[in-house]
Amino acid sequence: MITSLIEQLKLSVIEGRIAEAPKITQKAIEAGIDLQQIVDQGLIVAMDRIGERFTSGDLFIPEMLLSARTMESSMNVLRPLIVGSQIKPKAVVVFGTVEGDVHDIGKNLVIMMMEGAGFEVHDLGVNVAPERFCEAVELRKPTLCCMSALLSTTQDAMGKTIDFFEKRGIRGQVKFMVGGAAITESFAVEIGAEGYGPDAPSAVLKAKELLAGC
Ligand code: B1M
Repeated sequence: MITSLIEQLKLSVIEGRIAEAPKITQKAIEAGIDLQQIVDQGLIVAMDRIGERFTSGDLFIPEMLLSARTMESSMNVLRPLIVGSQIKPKAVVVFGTVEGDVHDIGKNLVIMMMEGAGFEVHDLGVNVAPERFCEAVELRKPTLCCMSALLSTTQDAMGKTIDFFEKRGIRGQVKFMVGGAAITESFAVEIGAEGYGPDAPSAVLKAKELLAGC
């Protein structure tokens, strides 16, 4: 029974059956399956599988988005129970699209994958000024501060944000990870970010790697 429901949930996320996933999640909860098991063996395994398929070129962004949204629909059922339970998030993350930039599809996708991997992510939205990143870091005390930029004209806002942290004397409190269509690994190194991800699955892997060193 437990294996079957977890297996059904995993398949529904992999296949992007968005209306079905919350119903299976509800059944799993009613069957008394541990929340951590639903997340770890159902959702996270499914999103890991999606990430592998994306990396190997077996599926593309639309399918990955659909799976991420399906996972989100299941998380919406689980979230209130998880918040009130003993499950500890793997790490706290703040995430925003930088100042001047309103693209958020990629950011939202990375956030969903990170949530699927067990991170507590505070989404600051788009057009986030350095001051707002700072305030969020001071308030949430995250391990990782993530920035997304899609425009060549806004990528410099990432370096400016890191400089702003330096000036405030809080640079050492958090690791930075950057990504988005405009960003390259060498740019990330140039501005002093600790991490870079070319896509959502690699962003999750990189985040796990950075957190392992904490
Ligand atoms: Co805009 N836009 N856009 N746009 N837009 C691009 C980015 C562009 C490449 C189109 C083009 O000209 N070919 C171009 C940028 C050129 C450049 O600077 N190099 C461009 C432009 C010029 C503009 C405007 C200036 C157009 C105008 O008004 N003249 C304007 C700017 C507005 C602004 O931000 N101030 C603009 C506006 C818009 C819309 C509002 C219409 C819309 C955004 C809607 C939204 O996001 N809610 C839009 C869209 C949709 C696009 C394209 C078509 C698609 C972007 C997208 O969502 N991709 C885009 C062209 C393209 O990419 N084909 C384009 C899918 C998404 C899943 O990918 O965001 O790259 P992406 O995220 C990936 C990775 O990058 C990575 O993981 C994600 C998943 O794999 N990733 C991270 C992202 N963040 C990460 C963070 C990480 C790690 C990985 O760690 C923290």
